[in-house]
Amino acid sequence: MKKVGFLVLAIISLSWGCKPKTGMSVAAGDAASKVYVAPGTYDEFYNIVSGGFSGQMSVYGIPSGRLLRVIPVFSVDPEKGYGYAEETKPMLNTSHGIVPWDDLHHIALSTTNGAHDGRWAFGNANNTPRIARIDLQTFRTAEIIELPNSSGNHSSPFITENTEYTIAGTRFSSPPDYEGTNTDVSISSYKENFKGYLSFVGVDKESGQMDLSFQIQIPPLNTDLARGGKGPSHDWFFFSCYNSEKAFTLLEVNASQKDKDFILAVNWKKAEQYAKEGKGHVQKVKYAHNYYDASTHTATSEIKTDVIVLDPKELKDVLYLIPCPKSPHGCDVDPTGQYIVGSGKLAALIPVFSFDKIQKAIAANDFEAEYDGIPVLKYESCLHGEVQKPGLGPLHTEFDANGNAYTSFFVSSEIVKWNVQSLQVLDRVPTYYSIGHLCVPGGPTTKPWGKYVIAYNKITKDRYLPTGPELAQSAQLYSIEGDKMQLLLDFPTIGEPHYAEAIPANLIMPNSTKIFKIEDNHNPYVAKGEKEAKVVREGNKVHVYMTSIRSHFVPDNIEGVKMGDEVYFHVTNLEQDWDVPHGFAIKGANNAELLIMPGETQTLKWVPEKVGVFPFYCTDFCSALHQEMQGYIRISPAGSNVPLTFSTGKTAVADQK
Ligand code: K7E
Ligand code: CUA
Repeated sequence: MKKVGFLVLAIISLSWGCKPKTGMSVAAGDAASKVYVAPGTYDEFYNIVSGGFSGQMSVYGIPSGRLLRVIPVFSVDPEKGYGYAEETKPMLNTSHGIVPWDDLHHIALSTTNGAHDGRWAFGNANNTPRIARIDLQTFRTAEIIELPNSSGNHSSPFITENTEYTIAGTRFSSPPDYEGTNTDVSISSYKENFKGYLSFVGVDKESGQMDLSFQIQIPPLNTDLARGGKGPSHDWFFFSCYNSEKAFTLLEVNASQKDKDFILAVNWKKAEQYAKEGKGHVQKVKYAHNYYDASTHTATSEIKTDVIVLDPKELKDVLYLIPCPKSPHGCDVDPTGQYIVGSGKLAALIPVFSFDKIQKAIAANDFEAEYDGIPVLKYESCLHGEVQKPGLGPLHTEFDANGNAYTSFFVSSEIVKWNVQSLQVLDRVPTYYSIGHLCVPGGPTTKPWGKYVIAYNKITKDRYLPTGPELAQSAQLYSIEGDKMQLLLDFPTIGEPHYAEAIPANLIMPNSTKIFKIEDNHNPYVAKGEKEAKVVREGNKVHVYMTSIRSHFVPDNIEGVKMGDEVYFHVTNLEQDWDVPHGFAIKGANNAELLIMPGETQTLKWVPEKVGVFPFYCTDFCSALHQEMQGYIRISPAGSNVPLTFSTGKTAVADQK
């Protein structure tokens, strides 16, 4: 058995250097005109792309591949002051304290009736389990919720059809961390002491606010990916699971022993009902819930302590397992909600399961076994059919509106198009190289927009100018309008792209926030006009209520601050015009800049480390007199009697010392 495992590994390892043979190294014919977005015109789609180990999301225009924005989510971003300003620091709080980084793999764009509604994007933190919600009006992180009892938040955050829930499963099982569990256990007691969890995070219909509604404890499988049902399967959720072997060491061999692992089918409607009926157990846990209040422009972090956990051993009709060949990775539901595609990383075929057949098998108690008390349905009873010889190393599948599926193949570096009904392979096209996820606009929804498929590749090797040991991560854009897929464009990406979604520009663009209204700014340290600017001492804390407008700060001269003081620069941008941010930076600050949008207040904390006069300035070129947008703060020795004064435009200084 072990030998087989190593052989598989050898094949996979070799493939890192292998290139598709039918190389199309230069995009053919009319490709350039198909991606050309003339200066002054807009792209057709927003492509919201996970940043992998950058912890962020990035936004590209499609078809041009132009980078429009990087949205800071789980990692600090000194460019925007995210995680550095006092207002945004709480966003990164967790039960482990501030965590300034994470690994973001999956995007889920909110849907109504299964179709994109352009409201929010969700993203997962894989390492310290969290889900973030990004507001697509501001392209900012609005909320982050931590998940207790969880490790390896990978099959996350996938949504139900109406965004009732965003759902997360654990790729790593571990001893749960609720109060009263013994977490100091031997790793070899994996089978007894390690658990997986599925988290159901409710999303408020109006505000989008998230709430950890309940969890389901599951056996120590690795739940890898997931998709919500839609239409007929609306009440269900599907997770791919590997490591049914329950291995805890050398998983590359030990978790590749069995011919089949599982797809876990979850009746979330039933689970929701049981949770509401009080059939769960309330466990004491600790998790952070961080919320950015748009009116105070300030985040708060609350540590929550309760979670409802359902035990499938007590609630028999919530979970069912469907055998699925060889370490499934992607688990994707087609636009009709009728077919579930499992992509076994080591399998030589793609099984497609039928939702109707799954339901019939459940109704008929057509089980072949139990796995830790969970019924295992028969493979054949659930199967719609298998795609034969599709390629090597299938990972993920997206869909178009015409009944076709597009599956990425990591090992054979290609996208394969096949028909969901007939299971016939229709077309294949090489990717450069080793594609992971792929994205058809609207591909995971009931209403695919189609037109393109975008490949997110793991290896680029010879595609870009070399930049030392680390090469650009990359995406490739293909047309899927004709019968044959056509490569149109390569474009580099930020971090390592995993999943991405693309949405028509017209679902987002008309709602995009241009400014924050100054009258609606309820930051406790706002100065709504220059007359409100002031400097206030509270013990050793000095609060500077500062305004910025083209092209000066009020105040721009501050004296009477002493060693031992902590200075808080609360800078309000008084502009009410689109695209006029001001920045703020001060010499020697052990901090980032602030980048303050029109109508917003942001705060930089600065602890002076020596006596002197320190300049500060605006970092964003805001007007012809941007270079004049500067000021000074004087720091005197501790115990000095220089009075606290502040001013702007006061040139007679004879009365000051
Ligand atoms: Cu396939 Cu983390 Cu979704 Cu990447 S995962 S490829
Ligand atoms: Cu304000 Cu430059």
